[in-house]
Amino acid sequence: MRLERIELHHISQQLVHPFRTSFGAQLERACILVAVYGEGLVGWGECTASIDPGYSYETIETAWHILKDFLIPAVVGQNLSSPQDVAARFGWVRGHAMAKASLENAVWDLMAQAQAVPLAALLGGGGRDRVEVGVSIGIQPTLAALLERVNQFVARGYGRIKMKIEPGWELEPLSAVRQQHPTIKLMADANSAFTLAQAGLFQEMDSLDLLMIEQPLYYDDIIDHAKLQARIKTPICLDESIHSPHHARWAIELNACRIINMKVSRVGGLSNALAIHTMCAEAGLGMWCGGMLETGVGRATNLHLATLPNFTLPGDISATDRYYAQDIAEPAFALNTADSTITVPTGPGIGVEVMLDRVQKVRVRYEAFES
Ligand code: OSB
Ligand code: MG
Repeated sequence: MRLERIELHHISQQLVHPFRTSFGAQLERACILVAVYGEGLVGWGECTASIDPGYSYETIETAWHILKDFLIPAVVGQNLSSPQDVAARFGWVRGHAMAKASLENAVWDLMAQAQAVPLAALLGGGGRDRVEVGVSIGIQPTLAALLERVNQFVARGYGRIKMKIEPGWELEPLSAVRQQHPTIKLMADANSAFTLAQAGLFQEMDSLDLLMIEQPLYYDDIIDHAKLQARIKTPICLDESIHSPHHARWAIELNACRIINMKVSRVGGLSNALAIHTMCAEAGLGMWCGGMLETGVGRATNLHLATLPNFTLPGDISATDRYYAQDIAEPAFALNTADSTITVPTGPGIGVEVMLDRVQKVRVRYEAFES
């Protein structure tokens, strides 16, 4: 298929609630939406880089630059045989996983639409029509505020709670939530805020029956995570440390984690996500689909991916109203409260419609490319 036109839409939407992690607070969520045109269809992908380099080195600016100057020129006007063909053309570019993923994932959507199948089918998934999900709760100003927030989400039907932690906000808030909800699926995400010298804290967490502890140590580290995993019973889940199938292999070989948080954007696109999915299945690692406060575009991509069989744990894919009052895609995603799941769209491609009038209202920058 010939890629006739590519558009970049940098948008910024207000979050319904501020989201604070160990690396900073967000009130607004920006992203780049990538639209690819071919055979009279439009495919969409989302670049989840943030305004600042707090989660990863990529930012909206670096992604725009890499997309405009290197990735788009490699595919616009070209005849592409498959989405993997896109990944191959990006292979020489070092890093910049989120920039690559946005364009590759848009082509996956386009090609699934061209075959009139849901994205899940093109990925080799589709084994489930709904995906088990949870909610990720930011660091709160007080314990009382935290408990209220957790209770709100439990009342709304979320069956798995992830709490952000940082030094000084760990054992006490985790124990308080565990006390109030003795059997709920509970986990912690440190976003790299601790060091191996604090291993004792994580040993104490072993008594809290946590599903896992996500990325406790340095963002680019695998070695110290292996040392920590050897000292604690609770499974370690790696997020920030896994940028490609290479990192996944190293983590598996070193026993640095028992679970991987799969963010398709962090690993450079759906082709790499599929490769890591196979590696985890073969090595017996658990997996789940992470989130980056996506719009409906990225959330739809995530839902299709999470239908693959080795997504064994609930994902960070919450209902639209947990993030945005009105999102740019329709229909909004709702939680199935009976089983804490979200239903996977059934239409062709990612199966959501991007509302261009809404995109224009929240758009900061726009550029179109043709050859
Ligand atoms: O570490 O998983 C993370 C959001 C932004 C950056 C990093 C993370 C997160 C989340 C939110 O935890 C997950 C979601 O989209 O609901
Ligand atoms: Mg995380």
